[in-house]
Amino acid sequence: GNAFQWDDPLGLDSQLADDERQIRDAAAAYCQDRLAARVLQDFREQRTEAAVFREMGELGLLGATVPETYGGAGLNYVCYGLIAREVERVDSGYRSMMSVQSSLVMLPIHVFGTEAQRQQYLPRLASGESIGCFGLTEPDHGSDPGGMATRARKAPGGYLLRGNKMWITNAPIADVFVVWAKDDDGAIRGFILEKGWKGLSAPVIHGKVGLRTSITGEIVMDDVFVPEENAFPEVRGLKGPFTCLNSARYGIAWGAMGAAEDCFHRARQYVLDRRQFGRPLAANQLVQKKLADMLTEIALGLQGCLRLGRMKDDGGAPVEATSILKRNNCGKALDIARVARDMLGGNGISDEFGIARHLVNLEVVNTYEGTHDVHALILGRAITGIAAF
Ligand code: TGC
Ligand code: FAD
Repeated sequence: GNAFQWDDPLGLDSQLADDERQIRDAAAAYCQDRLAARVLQDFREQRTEAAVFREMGELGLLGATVPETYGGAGLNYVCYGLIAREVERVDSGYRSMMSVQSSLVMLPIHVFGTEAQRQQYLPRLASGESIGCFGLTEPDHGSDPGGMATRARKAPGGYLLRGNKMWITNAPIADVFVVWAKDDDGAIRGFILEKGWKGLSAPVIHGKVGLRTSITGEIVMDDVFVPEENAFPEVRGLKGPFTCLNSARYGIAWGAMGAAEDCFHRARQYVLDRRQFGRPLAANQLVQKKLADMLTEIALGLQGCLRLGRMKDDGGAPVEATSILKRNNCGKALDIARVARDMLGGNGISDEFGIARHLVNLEVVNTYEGTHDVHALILGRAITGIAAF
């Protein structure tokens, strides 16, 4: 119909197929029933429960795009994005747990792994019985991962891995570690490590002010022996880790809009209910302009995500398209969270109203998977042909 809907102004819903809507609704029901009920305590206490992975696994939310032969859900990229949006509508930390498992651990094992690696690792990752992490960033190499210092030296029957990874989602509770290291020829290669192997540890990073529902750690490798059959056989160079990032960044672009929508919806209800100077806050022009800006950025951001998802499902999208949406949607979601926080006045500072939590989470989301400015530089290089980094 032609009626305007403030919560779906460009008719995103009508552009989805029936099965896509069903997946979204199932994800939304789980997130609102189970995740929303625990988020406040998890955030306050910095608690990450293994049960969340198993619940998501049961619903098919882990490795959504991985084929069913390996325990995945065999869904398209639009469905993966819709799931990320629903999870992050509750909290970016839960979405982080899900996207690392799906895009950064299951995807490389599926795309770059041997048949034996797929069969050994994917089904348990899909069910959430195993938890995975992805180690690219190092203490001295974040935006420039090509400078990594972690080494994989050839040894009889495999490799000895030595080095440190920093800021690694899920690491302290991970069973499976996908780690990137330079071999004796200086080529970047990927390896699958398991918890408990000699020389491997993953201490927790304490004191995060954002993303507190998602545990973060280091990965310390002190000559960890990795057998040949746990190396990805073919892939060399940054193409390996960046292929995983293309998928994760796409999910984050959707997810950030979910967090922004939650801020927008909460702020809208608050200004309708709250009265000052004898009338609802919503009756003020300054307040209505803020709501109009939020609605506009969310509607455009979601349309962009759907377009990118359709491109991926139709056989591929240039990596720069992902940079446009990761950058824009994280930056816009952060702006929206800040304005929404302001609109709640003093209550906006309380974690019980949800928005301050989204705000500190989105500070992280704007930084990881390529910072806002690094994605500008990726686009700048594509526009001018000149690399500015
Ligand atoms: P550059 O010269 O651009 O490329 C080197 C090689 O990689 C290939 N490549 C890609 N392949 C596939 N997809 C992409 N997006 C690719 N981008 C580049 C490229 O074709 C080339 O291949 P070859 O065969 O010629 O060697 O490399 P550079 O070193 O100049 O890169 C610079 C830059 C800025 C683009 C890059 O380093 C970058 O993106 N930095 C940001 C680092 C980052 O995103 N780290 C993320 C860590 S993981 C994480 O944050 C997880 S948080 C998850 C959560 O909790 O939800
Ligand atoms: P730096 O690269 O030191 O950047 C600092 C600042 O300098 C930024 O503002 C950046 O935009 C700017 N900058 C850098 N280079 C340039 C340039 N050439 N020109 C202009 N400005 C520049 N990594 C993983 O591998 N796996 C994970 O699971 C993971 N999870 C994370 C979870 C959390 C909670 C956090 C906070 C981070 C996580 N990361 C993970 C790491 C994340 O990807 C990095 O923090 C990010 O890539 C930025 O790197 P950096 O922190 O070293 O910052």
